[in-house]
Amino acid sequence: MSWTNETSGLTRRSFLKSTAVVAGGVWAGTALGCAPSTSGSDDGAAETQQVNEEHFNVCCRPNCFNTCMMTATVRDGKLVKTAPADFPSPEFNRICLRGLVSNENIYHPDRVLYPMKQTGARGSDQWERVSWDEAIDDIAAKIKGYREEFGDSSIFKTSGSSVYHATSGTPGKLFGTINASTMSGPLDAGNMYGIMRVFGYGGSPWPGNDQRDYVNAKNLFLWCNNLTDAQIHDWHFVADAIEAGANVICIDPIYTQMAAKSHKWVPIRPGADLQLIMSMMYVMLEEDLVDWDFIKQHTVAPFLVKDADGLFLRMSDLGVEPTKGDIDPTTGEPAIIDPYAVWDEDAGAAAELSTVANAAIEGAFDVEGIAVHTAFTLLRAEIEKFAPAQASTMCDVPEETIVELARLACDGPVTHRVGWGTQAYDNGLAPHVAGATMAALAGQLGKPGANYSSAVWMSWAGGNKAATSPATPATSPTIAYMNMPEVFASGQYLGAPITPKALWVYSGNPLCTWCDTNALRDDIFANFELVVTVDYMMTDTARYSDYVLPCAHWFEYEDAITSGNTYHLIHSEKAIEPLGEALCDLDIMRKLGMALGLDDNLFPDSNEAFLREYFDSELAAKQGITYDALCEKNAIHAYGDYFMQWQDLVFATPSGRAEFYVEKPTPYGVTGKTPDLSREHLPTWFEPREAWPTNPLAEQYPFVLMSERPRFRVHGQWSYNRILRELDPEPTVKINPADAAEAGLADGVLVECYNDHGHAVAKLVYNEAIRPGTLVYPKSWQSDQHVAGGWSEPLSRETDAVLVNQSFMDCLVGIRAWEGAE
Ligand SMILES: Nc1nc2c(c(=O)[nH]1)N[C@H]1C(S)=C(S)[C@@H](COP(=O)(O)OP(=O)(O)OC[C@H]3O[C@@H](n4cnc5c(=O)[nH]c(N)nc54)[C@H](O)[C@@H]3O)O[C@H]1N2
Ligand SMILES: Nc1nc2c(c(=O)[nH]1)N[C@H]1C(S)=C(S)[C@@H](COP(=O)(O)OP(=O)(O)OC[C@H]3O[C@@H](n4cnc5c(=O)[nH]c(N)nc54)[C@H](O)[C@@H]3O)O[C@H]1N2
Ligand SMILES: [Mo]
Repeated sequence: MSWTNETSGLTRRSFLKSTAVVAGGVWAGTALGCAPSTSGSDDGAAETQQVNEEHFNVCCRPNCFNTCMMTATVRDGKLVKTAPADFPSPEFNRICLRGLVSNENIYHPDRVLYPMKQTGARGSDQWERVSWDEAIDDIAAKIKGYREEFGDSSIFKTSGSSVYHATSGTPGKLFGTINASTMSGPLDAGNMYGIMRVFGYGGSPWPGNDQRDYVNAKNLFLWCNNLTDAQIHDWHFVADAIEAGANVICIDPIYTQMAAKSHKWVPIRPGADLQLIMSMMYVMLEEDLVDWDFIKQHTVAPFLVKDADGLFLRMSDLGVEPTKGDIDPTTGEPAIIDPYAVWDEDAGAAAELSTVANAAIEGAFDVEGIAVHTAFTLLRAEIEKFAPAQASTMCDVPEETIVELARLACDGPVTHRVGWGTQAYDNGLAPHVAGATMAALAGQLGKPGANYSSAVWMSWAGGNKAATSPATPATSPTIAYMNMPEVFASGQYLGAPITPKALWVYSGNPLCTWCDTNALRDDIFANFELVVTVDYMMTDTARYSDYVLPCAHWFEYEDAITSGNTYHLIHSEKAIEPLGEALCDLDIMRKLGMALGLDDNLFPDSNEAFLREYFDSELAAKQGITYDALCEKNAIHAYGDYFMQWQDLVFATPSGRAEFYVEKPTPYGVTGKTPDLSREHLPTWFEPREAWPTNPLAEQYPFVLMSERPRFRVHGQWSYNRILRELDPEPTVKINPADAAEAGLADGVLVECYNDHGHAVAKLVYNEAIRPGTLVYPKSWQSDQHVAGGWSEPLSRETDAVLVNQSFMDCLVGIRAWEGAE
């Protein structure tokens, strides 16, 4: 498929233009408060003024996945306007209301412009301005002291999600060099892990077809994905599909704008998608809708699973010596070749997979004394637990709808686009294992209009030579933050002594965005002796730090950005000088490295040199990416022009097939709890930890608390933007009017949503779109914007021992009128 490859000349390279303008008149209203001065005269005369206007290619890059390439207009050194820039394919040209008001963030009166030291207790918000030297010298002295006294592992770094730029790797490199520990905040990985379980890694963590392929779908399922707000720039791909005749089905507990745009809305019970998907597969089996040929050729359906240990039967089990293959580049050792064995229907015996024309898909066999079942037989047994009559009561979707959805999911081409809603519950891994399995059973993979993915490409196209340099040997641990209170209490992690002392926070705002704020602040942050946050606004986390170091805004330095949903790598030029004394992370790391006495050459001495080194890699060369090419083109597609996943139907799994039966399930992090891996071979039901009607806690806290991604913010970013605050002035919580009437709460009153962990106070908004029994809040206001509390307070930091992900919506609360002060 070919697409136009034209790039408009405007944004190719910054150019300098001298413009004569009439002072006072022309700019008003366009420059968002940044009109050039009228140089003295205020008599309104038509005085002309020379204005230097320049245009730069920049990239907006919060973690909304949309990473808009934009043209920044700079007049007399001031950024006055942002507009969409031209991608090689115009379908990707984009900007949103946040991108349009970027300069309000840059010139915000409360922006942190200088290194600040907290003079009162942490959180007291008493600050003094200090010089970079003073701040860095003090921080470095403390880090050195802690390392000497308590070891390398006493130093911690942690980051949030604003990390899709090349230089964001520099703190990782510096802290890796000193063998520091990492406090991780696993946020949104459940859907990715679930899909990867079945399809493998594929060099791209979130495999997905080019969104331009949606027009080829006959049925387009949107699972837990609110594109119209959370991937606002991608919604037009769905609109194109609708115009092309696709039938769009939205599965969401809430009647979102995306649901309103869809042909069918399926209001599912929160946390119950696995029930629906398994039951759809039940119908597929019952109505013989399965693509038998596909699953025989391209999935592990015919593989034989040994009853004794759950592993696949291999030829070595039948006495055939494994052979050695090519050197495996990851291990440096020859690969061991031990072919899979399947049951040959014609011969009535097990034999090597590649030699068998007619492998059994179903059955239990005795292979030379070894009891086995086919993987498909085991899957069928699991699916049979989900008859629609029973699943319907669990997921609250009518039986006839389950049947209808199963038929639609087999009426190809079928694309499933998966969002992040379901992975916000403790049971959030299995739905996507089941979903990927369902797409395989229906044979809806590897052809135009067919896929199961979240349509986001996030891996780096370039190398990361410049950004990584882990200590050798790296001995300090990565600890999921939920385990940190126990680490502080015991002075141990997994049996090894550890004394956390210093924490460096960058590109994230944990005290606003991670669960259980009160515990995070009092049992984790408070226990560090030194907390440093690098940000450009006084966020919740910045306010609870000893030092806040001012990072430069994205448009104030040169970088390269992975553009999630467009599959491009983008060049972001330096459009303006950093305000105040702000510095980018690379410059800050260079300063800290020097103060710590690390190698002078740890970081190249300019952003350009950094990027040249960054793209000096084999992978980048393969993708045609060099620094010079990036500067010339501004945006380079990572896969030529168009990406289709699994076209050759060779999956990135050990067998090369879609592995709905997982041979060796592993947890995705360490919790200290013993994970129950027996439930992980196949998609299996277990209830959400908290948000489930049979949970006794529901008597006390009857509402499931769900969050929504507001179009006015990306997490906490833009939350102080004064233009967007006019549109969205205060924290709100939406309730179904019937629930509100029962609770005796009037529209517009201040309410408190609360449980044992904490509370948040917000304005109540009646909304028929909200599922009864749930409350929905637009997320990530900073705590000083709430009347009291904050939305992350009531969320539990408990996590599933296999998924090890935060469960943002697996939460029950009560609601009552706010009695406190406004
Ligand atoms: N404007 C804006 N855009 C953003 C962000 C932002 O903060 N603001 N954040 C970005 C980030 S980091 C992420 S991870 C993405 C997330 O992008 P999305 O996944 O699209 O967003 P969510 O709001 O997490 O969830 C999507 C939908 O899942 C529904 N849902 C909740 N529970 C369930 C359930 O059990 N089953 C089903 N089927 N649906 C359920 C919710 O009602 C919601 O409408 O958005 C990104 N985009
Ligand atoms: N209730 C609830 N909470 C959630 C979720 C939910 O669904 N519900 N979703 C979760 C998800 S999926 C995610 S991804 C997280 C996101 O959580 P975070 O990543 O913590 O959220 P942000 O507010 O985007 O924080 C990024 C911060 O980095 C700063 N920053 C931006 N660029 C740079 C840079 O180049 N250098 C430095 N040093 N700083 C920079 C920004 O100003 C901002 O303050 O939120 C999670 N929290
Ligand atoms: Mo996320």
